Amino acid sequence: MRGRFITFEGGEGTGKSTHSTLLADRLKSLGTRVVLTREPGGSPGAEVIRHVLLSGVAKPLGIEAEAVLFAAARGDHVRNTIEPALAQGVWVVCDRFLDSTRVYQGSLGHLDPLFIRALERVTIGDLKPDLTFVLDVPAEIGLARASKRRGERVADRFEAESRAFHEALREAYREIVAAEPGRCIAIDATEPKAAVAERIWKTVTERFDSTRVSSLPAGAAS
Ligand code: T5A
Repeated sequence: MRGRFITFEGGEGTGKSTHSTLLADRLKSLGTRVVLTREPGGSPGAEVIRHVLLSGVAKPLGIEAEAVLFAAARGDHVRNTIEPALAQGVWVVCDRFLDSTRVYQGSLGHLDPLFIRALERVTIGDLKPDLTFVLDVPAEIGLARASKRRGERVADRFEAESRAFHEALREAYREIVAAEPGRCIAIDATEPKAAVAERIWKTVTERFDSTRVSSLPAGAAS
């Protein structure tokens, strides 16, 4: 049986890394085989492109070139990490995926939706997440959390964008949830971490066969 594909989306500092890790750990503790991964990155080739994108050196090339680089990274990630895992029945939990391109390069970067769809066709084909959590917090809370976690390190290419940019991000994610309510679930991530994690877990067990999620032998975990 093919694995399940779950993605986490949202603006900066909304808790995607935290909650993708918590969900993967919880699934593993119940014996489900899981790959925890992220974008941009998640495969050796895509991690190289991640470095280029987040350093900001590609920004002067323009938004289309950045979108092509994100797509190149995604194509490599899908071919080398995501598809092989799903085909072997392994669940994939991914911190950011296609909605990030739709929001950052599409809605915020004003790229033509047809261009974005064309990139999707070549990078992911028919692959779609089974479930996408969109973590929602006001931009000022997300940016404050990201800044606290970053400490002395400089903000990356996207964290350094204006406050208005981050507010618009939040709105664009809300539009995605409204457009695809079957796949996307908005989560109020201003709640304490434990409460957010419980809400996510409840959704996963309701959405998928909860007996399958909880009954695999622990020795089957990867
Ligand atoms: N991008 C990416 C594009 O433009 N297009 C694309 O197609 C793709 C794939 C990636 C950047 O690339 C852009 C978007 C991004 O700007 P990144 O370094 O991967 O950059 O950064 P982000 O994905 O934004 O991730 P962050 O690390 O900034 O934020 P997270 O993962 O959402 O937040 P997390 O889990 O690290 O939490 C931040 C802090 O908040 C605390 C955590 O402990 C942590 O300290 N926290 C909470 N505190 C209180 N209450 C809660 N409920 C909390 N949840 C977490």
